[in-house]
Amino acid sequence: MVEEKKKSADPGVVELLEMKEKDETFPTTAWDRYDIMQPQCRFGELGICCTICLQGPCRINPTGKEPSRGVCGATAYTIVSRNLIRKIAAGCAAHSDHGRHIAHTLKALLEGKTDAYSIKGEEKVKTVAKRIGIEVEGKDTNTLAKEVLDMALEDYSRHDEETPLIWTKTIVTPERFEILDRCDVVPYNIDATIAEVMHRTHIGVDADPVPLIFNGIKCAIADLAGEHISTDISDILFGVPELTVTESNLGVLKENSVNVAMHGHNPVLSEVIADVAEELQEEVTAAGAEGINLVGICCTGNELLMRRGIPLATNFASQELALLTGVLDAMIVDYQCIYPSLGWWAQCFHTRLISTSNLCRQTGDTHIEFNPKTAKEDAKKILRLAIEAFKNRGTREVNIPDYKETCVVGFSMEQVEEILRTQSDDPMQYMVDQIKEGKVAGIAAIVGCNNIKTCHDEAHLKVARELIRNNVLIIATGCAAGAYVRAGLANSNATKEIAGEGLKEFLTTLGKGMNLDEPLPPIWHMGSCVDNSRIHDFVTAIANKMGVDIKDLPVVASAPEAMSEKAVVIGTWLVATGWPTHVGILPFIHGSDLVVQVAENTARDVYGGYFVFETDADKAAKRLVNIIKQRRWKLGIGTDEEIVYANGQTAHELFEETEEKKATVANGGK
Ligand code: NFS
Repeated sequence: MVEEKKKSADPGVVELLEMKEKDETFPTTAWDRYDIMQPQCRFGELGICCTICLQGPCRINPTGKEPSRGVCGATAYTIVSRNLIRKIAAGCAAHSDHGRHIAHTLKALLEGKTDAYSIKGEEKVKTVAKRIGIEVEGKDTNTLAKEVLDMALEDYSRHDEETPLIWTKTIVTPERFEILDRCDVVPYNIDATIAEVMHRTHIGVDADPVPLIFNGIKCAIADLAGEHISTDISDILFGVPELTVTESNLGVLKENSVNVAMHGHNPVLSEVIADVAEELQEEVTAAGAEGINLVGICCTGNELLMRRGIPLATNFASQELALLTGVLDAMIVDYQCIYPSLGWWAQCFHTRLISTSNLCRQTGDTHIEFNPKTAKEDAKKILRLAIEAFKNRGTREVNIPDYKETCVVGFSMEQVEEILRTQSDDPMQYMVDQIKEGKVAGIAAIVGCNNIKTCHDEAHLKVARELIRNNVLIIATGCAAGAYVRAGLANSNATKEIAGEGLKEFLTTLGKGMNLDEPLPPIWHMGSCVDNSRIHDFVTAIANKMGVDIKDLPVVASAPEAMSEKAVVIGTWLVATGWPTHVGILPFIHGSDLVVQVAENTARDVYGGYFVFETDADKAAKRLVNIIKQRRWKLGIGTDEEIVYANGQTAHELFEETEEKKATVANGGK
């Protein structure tokens, strides 16, 4: 018997799920399929099932009894490490291939092969060029953009193993580069690093968990570079996000409009769709609709939300439910995080599922291969299918949940600097001062997905609320950010209602600085998951201003509902760049004590960052608050009174204990 548990913290999602329960003709949702799947494979959960060679599947007995080795002789730590770093490589491949596709779009533009794009971020071209060491004086935008592009593409193709990735060397603190270099985890070529992981984990190559994990970390650093390239070139092509007020949640769908959801990750198509939608107004009117209503889902949605204020309809876990409203006329998908069930769902409704990348075909789709060279025509073709579908809606019941929330988004690094500049000519020094004074106790990056194993969005909300109450500023991306904009946490009311006094004052002052009547929200939406690069840049700028490294700052990261391999790789580079990183879903590593130890403890000694695995969101939030307090104290900006822990320990005592523990480790456990 499967225990009935709360499925979502989003009332609109709950409403649709209840409606679905009453009609057996509807297809199953991810929640149903998860229940049907129970119990899930324990060996898989622990990461001790190996299918790397065809002599398997081999599974190790976690109790220590036989079988303790696979057919080839691999033990639990080898199997767990290999499985883990293959996930890291897959995450890196997804992000960095996305970056490459954006780069190829810029290349097509610079070579005059497309008229669908222009360089909207002229300033960004200069900023990136300067950062990576290109001389900017006397060069026009296109020349500079070409030089930036060539250097980005070189990070995917360099043969000189001695030269580090430019998008590593130029984006981390000097101290961090030194740490990464010392550990031999600085990549020279993004693609080669992914290949190295796949080679190393082949049957009969590396069996030692330590170099295996270090290779995973190197791949995670390559991932950070790939993400950063994606953000940089997206900003160059589509403009740097600025503060925008809009709405989000399923209530943004409109009964009398042609509703088009854009779902996936890469903005190259969705930007053009947004550009051309108005040109089809006559056809839309002729079809009897009021207009085309564009909405977003997942990270394509986050990109559109940040740059254009296009509302985010929903996030990962609830993507199928957008069809259940009965008014979604087209779901356009590019790639990543697309449920394979969508094709089947689309067949049960009038909705056209339109796939646009040959990387990501769906059964039951209509495929229109998107090409930057024919972007405008492709975009119109796709929208015309949506208009046709609108005409075929028939008499199906309309169920648009009446929920939507105002959100303030667009917190790019550039926008954040501009906001802070309203208070001081030295914006990052102002930020540092606010942290030192304790108005902002610290910063928490809350990132990542939804995971059907836990109540949809609930952990995101619990962790954020507790941190905000404790004066921690939240910077968010991905489906975490998607949860906040839909739940009304990314607006000024959230600041007024739940922010601690110091944080409220900080956000109110900044709101006034921007000539707003209201405070800024306590959660700064920084974009899609590749835009974790913005999170990295913001905190790196604070570290550089203070002359320290991220490992010394009162910052924490959290992926309360981590799901994808991309989340695994992001968590890994966060740890490797010095962030204490909470993960609310147990990754498949607990079949090896050694690997868990490395993730939770050894990483702290080597990188200063470490994983905190905690499935209880309330406990996790408290722990994150305590970590921030402890780091403040270590940095010399906290007070002993401020830092009394739930167990009555002061930070001082805790720190002493940690030092003691370190000494014990140094003495070989004696
Ligand atoms: Ni990130 Fe964005 Fe969401 Fe998770 Fe998927 S959409 S790239 S992987 S599920 S946050």
